[in-house]
Amino acid sequence: MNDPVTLFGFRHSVYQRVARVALKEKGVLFTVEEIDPFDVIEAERLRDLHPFGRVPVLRHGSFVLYETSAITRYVDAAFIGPSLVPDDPRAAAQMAQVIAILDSYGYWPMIRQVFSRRVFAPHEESTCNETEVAEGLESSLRVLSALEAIAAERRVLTGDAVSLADCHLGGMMDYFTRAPEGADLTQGLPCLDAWWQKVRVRPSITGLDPGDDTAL
Ligand SMILES: N[C@@H](CCC(=O)N[C@@H](CS)C(=O)NCC(=O)O)C(=O)O
Repeated sequence: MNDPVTLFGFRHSVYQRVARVALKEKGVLFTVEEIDPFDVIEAERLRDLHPFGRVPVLRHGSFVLYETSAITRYVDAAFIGPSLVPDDPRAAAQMAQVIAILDSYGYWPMIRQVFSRRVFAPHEESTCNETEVAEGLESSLRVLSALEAIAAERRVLTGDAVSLADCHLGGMMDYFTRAPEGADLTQGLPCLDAWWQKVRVRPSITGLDPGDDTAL
């Protein structure tokens, strides 16, 4: 399947970053088309691709797909490259569990309350809402403690064989640990910290920012 691959995404979007990590780990060549879901005019254009007006959206030839966890599963299944889904049923189930935990309970506190308020808001010259950061850190601790328990079982998030759980958590952790409190919280969780020290230096993560002078 040599059809061109396009990822529609917004440069600040953590979910766009997650999809890019998976595409890079799989070794897929792709282009990025910038679309800002928070801009009224661009959001209108986005609705043609995504009925809920979010990013990212993947286009592979004539096939259009939205929802990051579906995109990364498709990327793994549709292209040649290292498998990003473990063969072992328990490891595969825990991979899906990690992704679901992040989507259901992790994104909002880790990214919207901690990263966006502590790191992004000052960059945009708006004030940081300390109450929200504190609330976000409390909820993030619950999420990351759950992931620490999963990582301690050594089926996924080991930092050795990369799965879609690493792509999802890696993309989010890259933002979360830019907040000093996020970095401190992660360091207090030994399995996750050991995992992050290995994953943060992978080219799929270190290559997320270069060339993007507005990235934080
Ligand atoms: N469930 C979606 C969530 C995607 C999402 O929330 N993307 C954010 C950027 S990180 C967005 O497009 N936000 C626009 C908005 O909230 O209007 C997925 O997994 O792709």
